[in-house]
Amino acid sequence: MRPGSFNANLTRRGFIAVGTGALATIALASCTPTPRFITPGGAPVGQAELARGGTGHVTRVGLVSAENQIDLAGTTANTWSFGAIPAPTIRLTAGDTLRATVHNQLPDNTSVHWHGLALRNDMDGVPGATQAPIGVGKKFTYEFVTAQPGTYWLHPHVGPQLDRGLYGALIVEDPDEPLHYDDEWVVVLDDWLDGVTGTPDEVLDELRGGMGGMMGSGGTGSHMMMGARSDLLGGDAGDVRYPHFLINGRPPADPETFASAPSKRVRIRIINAGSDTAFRVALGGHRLTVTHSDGFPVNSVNTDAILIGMGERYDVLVTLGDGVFPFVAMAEGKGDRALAIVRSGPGDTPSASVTIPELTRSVLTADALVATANAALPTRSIDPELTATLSGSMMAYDWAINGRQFDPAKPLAGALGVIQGERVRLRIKNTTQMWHPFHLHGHTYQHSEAGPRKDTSIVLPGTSLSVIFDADNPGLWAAHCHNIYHAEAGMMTILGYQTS
Ligand SMILES: [Cu+2]
Repeated sequence: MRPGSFNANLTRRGFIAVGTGALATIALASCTPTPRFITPGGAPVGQAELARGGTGHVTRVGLVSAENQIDLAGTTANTWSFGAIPAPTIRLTAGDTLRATVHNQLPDNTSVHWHGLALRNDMDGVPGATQAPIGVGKKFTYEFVTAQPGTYWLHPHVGPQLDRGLYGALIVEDPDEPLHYDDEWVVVLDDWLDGVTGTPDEVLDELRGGMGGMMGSGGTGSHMMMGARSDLLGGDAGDVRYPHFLINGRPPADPETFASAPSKRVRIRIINAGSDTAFRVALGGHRLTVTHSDGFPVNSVNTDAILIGMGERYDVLVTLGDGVFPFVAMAEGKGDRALAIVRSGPGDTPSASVTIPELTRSVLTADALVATANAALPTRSIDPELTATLSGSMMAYDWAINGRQFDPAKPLAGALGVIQGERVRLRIKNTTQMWHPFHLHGHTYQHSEAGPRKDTSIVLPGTSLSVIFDADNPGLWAAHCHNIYHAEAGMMTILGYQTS
């Protein structure tokens, strides 16, 4: 299906959603005007893509989503994936066009979202907002210019499919890369239960049932995690119990080994592809120099460890010592970990339960970072100030934004509106007793007036985060919690560009 054919329907459905008949629509419109939004197939979307220019070079990729298996240190589990877990890293140079054909061989609808990229709206992969879902047995070709270098990733935007094996890294190289390094490694973190203790759909059902689902005859309560605590996350660290934590698809009993040599300078791109787990990462015997947050450069900061929420990415540089070192990703508040091994010289392989002191020294979060002068948004006055109030509770599982649980049948109800060209301030107000990794599609905002550029941010319980961005990418953009279970329960809304 081509962009446009679905979008006209979406617009009509969006307006029909305010009332069941023409009279009801008119009556409502007279007191609360419904904003008209630029649609994903609208001319401004195509114009924004033309303005990106591009090299004209096309990188072609085929992704087949299908029922597969994962090998967890010798035990296999059934899952859904693109084949390998993670999917083979997609790599191209900024300005190039990605043409990715997705063939859906799953027993369910799917899509692919290109997390963090400011791409053309109709390629963003959000069924109900930017495209029709890719039906069972069907294909869809995503094609867009990748304007901005950085560390990104891909995953479906349908149900809790993200909590299966359907994810991979997307690296957009800088043709004028200013950093110098000898090796580059991609580290994808994940929390895993699919095919082991159940499926993500079963987890969502149990969580939605709340205490009733846990105690009642319908559910065993086996997936719900109580008492995952983290001071760094302001209390409750997560809702879901996972039997495994993975780095690049492998559990600590069968870790990936990165081989290099002493004194080599390595760039590590770290991506949290988890669904309900923040990770605290460190490399034993080393300090990390943080160079990028969510793909965008920051003034370098040295740290021992980093706390990474779901959807966030950090790039770090390390200069390797001589020996064998554990790269540990602690599942924050959950008492378990993922592990990889860095081998630059002779030595014994560390045990799966090795402890490293770096994890409890300085732990960096985004508030320690500032965008580089090149990456920072130029100073200008703010036009509209918008608020996204996060609400809900673990017990009721009624996660919402601005008092509304997202309804895919009425995607534009409660949408936030901006006008193309505006400088927008968005206050993300967390009124809940739990942290949320808030993610805005299609834009890389800046934390307040002098913070890092990011597209996914940890918002602690009872706090507000103020971000600013330029409304320069028209379309309908999902804005949601990147805890996939919170998002599916309703903690999602749409940012739209008003036409008048
Ligand atoms: Cu959340």
